[in-house]
Amino acid sequence: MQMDVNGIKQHVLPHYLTAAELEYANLTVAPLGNGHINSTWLVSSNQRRMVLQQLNTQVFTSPWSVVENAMVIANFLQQQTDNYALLLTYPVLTLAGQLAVEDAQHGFWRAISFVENSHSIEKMHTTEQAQQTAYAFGTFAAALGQMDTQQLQQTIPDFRHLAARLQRLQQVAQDDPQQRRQHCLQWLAFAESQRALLDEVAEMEAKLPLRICHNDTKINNLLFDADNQPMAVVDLDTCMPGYLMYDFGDMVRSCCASVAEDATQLAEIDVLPDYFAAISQGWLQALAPVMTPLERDSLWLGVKVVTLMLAVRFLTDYLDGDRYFRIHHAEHNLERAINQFTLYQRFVEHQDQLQPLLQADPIFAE
Ligand code: GN1
Ligand code: MG
Repeated sequence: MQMDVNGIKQHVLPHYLTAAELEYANLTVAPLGNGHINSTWLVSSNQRRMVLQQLNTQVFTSPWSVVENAMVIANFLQQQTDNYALLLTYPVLTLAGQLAVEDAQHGFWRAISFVENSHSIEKMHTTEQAQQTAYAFGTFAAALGQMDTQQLQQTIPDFRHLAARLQRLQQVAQDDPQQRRQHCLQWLAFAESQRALLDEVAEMEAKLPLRICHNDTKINNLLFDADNQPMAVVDLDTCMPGYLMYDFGDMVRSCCASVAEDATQLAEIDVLPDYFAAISQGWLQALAPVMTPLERDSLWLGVKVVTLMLAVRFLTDYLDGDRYFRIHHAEHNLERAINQFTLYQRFVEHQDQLQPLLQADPIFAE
């Protein structure tokens, strides 16, 4: 159930704030961010600010795994002071000491500490920022890459499983619950035509080390300070065991496209090679000592797979009646899917230019 500000003040905040804070005249609750899944709010009282989130339990069907993972990650990173210099976010407990509030009528709510004086961005402004972004996500991956993968629960099963994603697309297209299949025959055929990638993925994954990955390394999951320097990696909901190539791929997907993820002018969708070079450098600077040679070789595959996979996920959701990703207008998911299929095609076309940049040695500042 979607709740408004009054509902939040009445049903959720009493679990977090004392009566005195609740009565504070300037208590505000305002929407925050542009996530496609959860609903996020900034709560400000006279004593503190915190991020309040209603988890989408259609997507996160085991929401306690999400909040328990967040606690494990915060505790782990807190001890990595030598390896990890970014700020951390922490679960904010309820007055009763719980990681979240759950009830059948009002949904599943949790709170996270707010990083003061931070902002998020949807698009990079300079290649220097791209490099710093990749370095930041890279240090996060390097720090978490040391963690025992048994320590985290799977919050979404088969999250980065291309074969399962294609299978699901095929199933939904066959059932066609919204009778939308006719609108997307071209893209369904295109997705099928890329099945050859599955063997390559299976062969690579079988040889790669499993590590804890962020799994949503898009630009708006990094907070920046007033000087546009990275401050904190956020949105840890999909942190779970996986392969580094996908974190690299998702970062490239979201940072190296010339237009937004849902832009509809296909002719304008292109890859920005300077940004790709900067992202690769930042990632290698942070991770070259940690990655195995094969992990480094796998990075380009990660770019292709993550982009194709997101296109498949958007198309699946369109056919399924927009039940997963929040949409802002009809056909939004179809537009996103076509955008990502097109971006995937651009990456493939630019392979000879881009892939060799991943073999360049990282350049370290004096
Ligand atoms: C979703 O909600 P948000 O924007 O943080 C999605 C990611 C996609 C992303 C595409 C749990 O993330 O996997 O890459 O949209 N999160 C989940 O913008 O599915
Ligand atoms: Mg997010």
